Amino acid sequence: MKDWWKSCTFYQIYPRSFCDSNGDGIGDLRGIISKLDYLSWLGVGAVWLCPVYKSPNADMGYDISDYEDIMEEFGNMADFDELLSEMHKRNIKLVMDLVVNHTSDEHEWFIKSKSSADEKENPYRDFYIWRDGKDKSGKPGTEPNNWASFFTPSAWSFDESSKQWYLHLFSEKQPDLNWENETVRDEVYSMINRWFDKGVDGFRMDVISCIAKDKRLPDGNGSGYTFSPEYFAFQPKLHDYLREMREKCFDGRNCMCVGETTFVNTENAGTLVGDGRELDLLFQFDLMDIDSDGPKWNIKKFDLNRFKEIISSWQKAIPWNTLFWSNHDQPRVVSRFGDTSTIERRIISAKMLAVAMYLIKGIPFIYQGEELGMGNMPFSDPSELRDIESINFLKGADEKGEHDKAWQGILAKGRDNARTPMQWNGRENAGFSAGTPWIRVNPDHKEFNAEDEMKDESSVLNFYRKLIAFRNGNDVAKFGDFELIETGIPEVFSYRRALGNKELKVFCNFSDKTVNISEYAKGRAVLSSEYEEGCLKAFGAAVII
Ligand code: TEU
Ligand code: CA
Repeated sequence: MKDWWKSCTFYQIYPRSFCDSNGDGIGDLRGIISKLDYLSWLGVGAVWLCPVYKSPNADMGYDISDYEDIMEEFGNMADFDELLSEMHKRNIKLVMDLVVNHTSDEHEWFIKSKSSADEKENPYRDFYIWRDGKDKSGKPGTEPNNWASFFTPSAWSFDESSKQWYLHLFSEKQPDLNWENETVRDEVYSMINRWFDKGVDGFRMDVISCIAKDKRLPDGNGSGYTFSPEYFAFQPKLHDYLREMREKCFDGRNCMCVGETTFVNTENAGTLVGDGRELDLLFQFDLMDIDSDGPKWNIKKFDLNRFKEIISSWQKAIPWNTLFWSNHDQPRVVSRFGDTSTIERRIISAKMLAVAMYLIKGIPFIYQGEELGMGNMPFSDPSELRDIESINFLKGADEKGEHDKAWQGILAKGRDNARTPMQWNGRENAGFSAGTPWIRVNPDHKEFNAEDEMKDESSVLNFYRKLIAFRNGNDVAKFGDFELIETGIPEVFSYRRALGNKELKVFCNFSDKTVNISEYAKGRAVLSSEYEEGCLKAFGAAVII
């Protein structure tokens, strides 16, 4: 079916933490195969699978050393072929993660690129972004420019043999590809096409908004290492590359792509998804920044008015939004925006958040474990961290004597919160693995796990399943227009969806107070939680038709 992606619910799998089939403590492809019936039961129509390609795992698979082979820990290509076929048997589409802003430094391209600085002799030198420093010393401060990276103080690392620096917007083990180089682009496009020829249904494109850089590589505005996305995000050539990729890979196929468009805003989003020549969908991060006071580690309180503004502005900005509360880079939504003061509050606020988000006009992307009400991990010690972003952040904070503040930021917003093992049951290791998991299992698996929740009609899981089923079966929910409803009750987020002469209204109480919405909620509640006689109790939600 054309544009199948417009009407299905996506489920994001972080394979390392989803299900371990061979007891080595690491999730794998056969583990995912064993859980496909669960995904069918949940009502999922497509899976975004985080990277499964060969990788040294400096950034948990977002540092790829071979785009066309499977990471040993996850299995082999035969396992992948079986996963794809078993998903398609269940009418579940498979969207792979495409990480082509950078490779691993262990990719053969980079090994060859680094082997010789002689561009005439070495065609791979120009696959990456190599530059002379201010001198040949390689000392900090002599980098080609002052850019900071997402994960390291400087975005440059020095190569002793050639006395040149290479650019990496992320870690030093993730050198940026040089998209100016047509051979690089052609290599990427032919790789994409080989995956399409295997039958995959699309790609989520990692930091795709950053693949074009200002070729002058000018200094950022600031002293010391300065984060400078104005010179590496949304550069003019980005659109040329995306249109070229569309023509050479996507046109003529019944497939889709969703861009992780870091630094996108409501002004520039239309240039990417406006006319079908570049991306089909994009992820925007205004919501993910709603509780950040500058750096993400500085936390500020969730502001429901700001939430309403963001939702409204994005509904106006582009025709098809992605709808998500979290992913593998974000903390668990119920801990972040819900109320986890008691188990009961956690359950009802998880349900309310789901209703708030997944009946807006757009395509839902549910992150593994969110449907169980999984929460942030009570890490007890930095040695339990696995994520390079948090580990490097803490190291930098320690050097500045700011350990405690940084540790609190990591507990609240660290990416490992979303990467603890999927909780299949309340028994040892939450049924994720027969071995010792690569990262500690959240102790709350005793209360929040798939096995127990499947048997409990009032569980978060069964509520998600009902919500997905409602959405899957309701054209107003899938295709209707969106309009915010101003009830004048500050704690309530509500909106109307309309398609032809049909409509539905959604009311969500983001507070612990009971609110009366009877003046607005005229009609039958087809899905609700904590809703009685026109009143939403604490964290109540109601879908009225
Ligand atoms: O994330 C890109 C990105 O912008 C991240 O820096 C993210 O915003 C940040 O981690 C939030 O705290 C993508 C992948 O989703 C991420 O897992 C990778 O680490 C990163 O690219 C590099 O590939
Ligand atoms: Ca395993």
